[in-house]
Amino acid sequence: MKLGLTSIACTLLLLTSGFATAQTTIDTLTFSDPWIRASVPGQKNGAGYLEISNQSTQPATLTAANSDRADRVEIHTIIREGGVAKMREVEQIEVPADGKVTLQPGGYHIMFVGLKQPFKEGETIPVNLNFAGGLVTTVQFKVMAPTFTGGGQPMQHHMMKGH
Ligand SMILES: [Cu+2]
Repeated sequence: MKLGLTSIACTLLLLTSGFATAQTTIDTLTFSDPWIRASVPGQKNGAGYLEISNQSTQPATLTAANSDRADRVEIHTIIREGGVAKMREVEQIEVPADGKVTLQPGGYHIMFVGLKQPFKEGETIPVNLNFAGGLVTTVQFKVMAPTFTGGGQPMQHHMMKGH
């Protein structure tokens, strides 16, 4: 009897995870306020930010980004070592099931390394975002003034010269 109940419970669990909104698709992901800070003269790299919401019951994993405006695009975070903020490339960013992740100044960001031309305020930059499971989408990033901080977050990232 006990065994039987366990097996029914397992079957229900399998059914639940195999149907309905369980699967992460591009439609279960929402991309809010994508923006890139305009380049200042001589700037070789740039950073993009956005909020990614995940409406599915499975986590979603951002694994890569790309754009034809830069030699390469990386996913970065900022860590603090001995009071100094440093950027680090990360393999991926996980967006929790039924949750969200915000890429913002001082934290996670999309790093455009080796700009082919400066980002100009008012431009719209298409960026391809790749998620685990072969999901790909193109998000239009708006280029904002160099002074924009995207909601009052501190600007640690951009106080670091040479990057
Ligand atoms: Cu960076």
